[in-house]
Amino acid sequence: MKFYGYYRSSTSYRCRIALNLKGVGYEFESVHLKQGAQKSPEFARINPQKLLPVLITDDGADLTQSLAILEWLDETYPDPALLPTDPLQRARVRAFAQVIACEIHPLQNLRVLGYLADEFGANAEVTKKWLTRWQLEGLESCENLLARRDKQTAYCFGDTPGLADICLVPQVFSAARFGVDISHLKRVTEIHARCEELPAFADAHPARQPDFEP
Ligand SMILES: N[C@@H](CCC(=O)N[C@@H](CS)C(=O)NCC(=O)O)C(=O)O
Repeated sequence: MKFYGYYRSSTSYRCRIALNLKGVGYEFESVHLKQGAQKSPEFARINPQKLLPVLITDDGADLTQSLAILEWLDETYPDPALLPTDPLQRARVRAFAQVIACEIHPLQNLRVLGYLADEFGANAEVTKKWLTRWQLEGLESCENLLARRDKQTAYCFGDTPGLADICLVPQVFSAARFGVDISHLKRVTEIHARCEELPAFADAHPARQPDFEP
C-alpha cells in the first residue's frame, strides 16, 4: 500500500491514525503542500483534485477523500471497528465526523486561506479571525454533541476510539496550530488527551512524521 500525505495535513493525519489502529503498513510519500507540490502535473495524475490524502491499495486502486479512505479501511480491515454496529449510533458517529470534515476543515484549507489572502487581501490578523470563527463554532458543536450522548464514554462514542476520535484529534491539533483557544471545551480536550496516550494516535502526530518541519 502507498500513502501520499503531508505531516501537518489534518486529512492525512486522520488516515495515519486509522492505518495505525488497523496495523496496516504502507509506503509513505510526502507531498509538500506548502511548496505547492499538490499542483504539479505528476501529482495531478495521481489525484486530479490536487488534494491530499491519496491511498493506493495493494491492487493499485487509487482512493481519495479521507472519509472514504477511512470507511474503506474499516470495511477491508474490520478489526478494530471504527463504527458501532447499531445504525442509529453509526449515524451519530458519522454526523460528528462530518461536523469536522464538512463544516470546519474546508474553511481552513490551504487553498481557501490562499484565496482569502490573494483575492481579498486578508492579512494574518484577518485570517486568524476567520479561522477562529469557524474552528470555534465547529468544535463547540462537537462539544455539544458529546454532552448530548446517551452515555458519557471514554472516547467520543464508546470505550474504544473510532471514526469520530480519528477526526477530532487532527482538528484539535489544527486549532492549536492556528492559536485558537478551545480550553473551555472540556469533553473535546479530555478525549483528545486520552487519545494522544494511545500509540496509534501518538505515532500519527505531525511531529513524528518523516517530513516534519519544525
Ligand atoms: N475533503 C477532503 C479534503 C482534502 C484536502 O483539502 N486536503 C488538504 C490537506 S488537509 C489539501 O490537500 N490541501 C491542498 C490545497 O489546499 O492546495 C478530504 O477529506 O480528503
